[in-house]
Amino acid sequence: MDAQLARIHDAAPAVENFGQALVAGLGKTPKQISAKYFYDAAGSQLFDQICELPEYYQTRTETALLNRHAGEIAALMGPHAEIVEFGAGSLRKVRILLEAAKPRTYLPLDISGDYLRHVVRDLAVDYPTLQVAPVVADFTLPLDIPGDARRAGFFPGSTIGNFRPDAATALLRRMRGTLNGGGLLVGVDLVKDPARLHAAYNDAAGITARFNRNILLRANRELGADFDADAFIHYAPYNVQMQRIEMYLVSLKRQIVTLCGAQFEFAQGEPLYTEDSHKYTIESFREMAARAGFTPRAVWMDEERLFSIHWLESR
Ligand code: AVJ
Repeated sequence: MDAQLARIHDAAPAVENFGQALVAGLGKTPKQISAKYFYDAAGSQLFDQICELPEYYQTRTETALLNRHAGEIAALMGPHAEIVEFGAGSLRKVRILLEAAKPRTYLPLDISGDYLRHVVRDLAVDYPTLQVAPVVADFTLPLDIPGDARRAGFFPGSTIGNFRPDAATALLRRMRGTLNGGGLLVGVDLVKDPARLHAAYNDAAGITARFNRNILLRANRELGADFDADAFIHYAPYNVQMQRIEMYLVSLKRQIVTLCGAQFEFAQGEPLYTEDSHKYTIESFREMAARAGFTPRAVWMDEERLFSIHWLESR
């Protein structure tokens, strides 16, 4: 075992298994699977491509906001902070905070130990004095990070949008518990023109469709499933009433899928529900944060009001 691997705190018993989750989800009505299973190596690569799409304004808008307000954010986090990132998918954004806030410690939390090993290696080169303490964990499950230092949480990318409001509130409340009195910096996509939202999840190049369908290919690769992935189409409407994008894979034909020794029938036209992406107003998000026990303080957004970043205090 190499030294870097040994340094990763492993909360792996708390990591759910894709096969069990898929078997359980295909047994429900409507058939469903949690969006967290999109992110195998292929899915993470496709998501990186989504972030570069002309229609997908979120990543570039949030990154610009972080750059523009880095000084102010650093002041709120305070000197020698301990930054904990919930779901450390890419180092691009946190590097802005590492430069500006010069924290003592960075705790990236991720379900992928492979990804965390890259994080340790890359950051050691650029920030030789930064203590990197990775934790393999699923932040959607209860978790206990050792240590009682006051922490600054970082939860960018509007990942909070993947959760229904009740679950999002519970998640924020649990995150608050891990901060030991510190604040949380959270990126939240905003309610806007439905046509703009629709375009962001139905890109002309078809990358989001490939990202969505990859979950079936992942099941075929990892679980020996036999989805006819080409017979599923990507369908991602904006539900104006619920203020969320709903993503589905719709089977264009009747098919019986075998996986993990079980069989599941898809009727012609039957959906597999793969993702919710909830949108908030500034006010609706601040109200939810308050229900989770936070005191909403600063909020930043771009001129077009596409995206917001909130600083929430936990005391
Ligand atoms: C990573 C959950 C924020 O909802 O916009 C992008 C995932 N899905 N395109 C989002 C996603 C389809 C993304 N989040």
